[in-house]
Amino acid sequence: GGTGGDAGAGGGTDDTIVMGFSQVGAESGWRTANTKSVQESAKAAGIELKFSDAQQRQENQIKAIRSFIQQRVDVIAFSPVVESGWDPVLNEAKNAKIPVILTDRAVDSQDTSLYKSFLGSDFIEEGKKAGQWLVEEYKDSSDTVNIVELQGTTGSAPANDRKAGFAEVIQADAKFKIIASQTGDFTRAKGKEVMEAFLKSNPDIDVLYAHNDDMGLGAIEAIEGAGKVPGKDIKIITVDAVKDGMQALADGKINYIVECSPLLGPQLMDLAKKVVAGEEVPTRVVTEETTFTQEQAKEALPSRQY
Ligand code: GYE
Repeated sequence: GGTGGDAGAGGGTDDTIVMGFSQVGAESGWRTANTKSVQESAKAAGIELKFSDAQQRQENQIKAIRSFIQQRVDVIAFSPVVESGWDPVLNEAKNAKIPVILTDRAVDSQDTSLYKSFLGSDFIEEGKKAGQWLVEEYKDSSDTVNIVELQGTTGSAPANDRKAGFAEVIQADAKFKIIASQTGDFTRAKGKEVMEAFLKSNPDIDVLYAHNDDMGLGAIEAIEGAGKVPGKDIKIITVDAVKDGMQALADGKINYIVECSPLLGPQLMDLAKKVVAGEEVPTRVVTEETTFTQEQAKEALPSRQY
């Protein structure tokens, strides 16, 4: 283990790998499922996990990583809340010869020697899939389609990329107009609050694109509160496909969900073992995922794990 003992690589008195893991927070159903996956897989892999919750604050993550370095863990894994500003602390880990694995979210560091691997989804692709559904849905109409967008946490990789991928696809047709776009911080409460404001200032919203299920679910409450029918008066596209989102999709309140898998634990532990053993690992591991229509959600729901 990495507690500073004298048994060679990694320190400690046995061969147990110690992983320091800095989680973003507990902002969404996705995050809860991700945390569970990481904790359960660490146990199954015999890896000792030092788990730290950053409550959506970069400064807390930097503190946690510094503390992992001080404790001389064998490997550090973290899901960076935002993309920028990581070079100093990642350099500290590198100088201490502690390998780092990025999980779920990316950093924008130019120096890719600062981490061994990045395991997670292709968020640009997810945004594109959301846009492609919309293009298909409105292919027979030439009327303007007024879209409002609930963005994820400002500066986070999934917010940046889901926005960009979606915009790239819909900009091919001028009838698609994003009339409002604001962050809902990936939470239900904020999703509801911001959607209420959107509804007040825009009488004619056709589509909501929410960067995750939770914000979409909050927005559904706002839409119903305004006397409109979610899924009909306002069509809704979200990302994640957690249980509550899939239920709303099966119930007709959401129209389409782009899947983003939170079950990264097993692959993360596998990467960690290899990295600690000094083996080569791929610098990018992309999660495989699909999309769901209302009919597909009804079929998939009973066997959904999260
Ligand atoms: O989509 C959202 C969560 O980083 C992919 O973070 C993750 C996102 C996920 O809060 O629900």
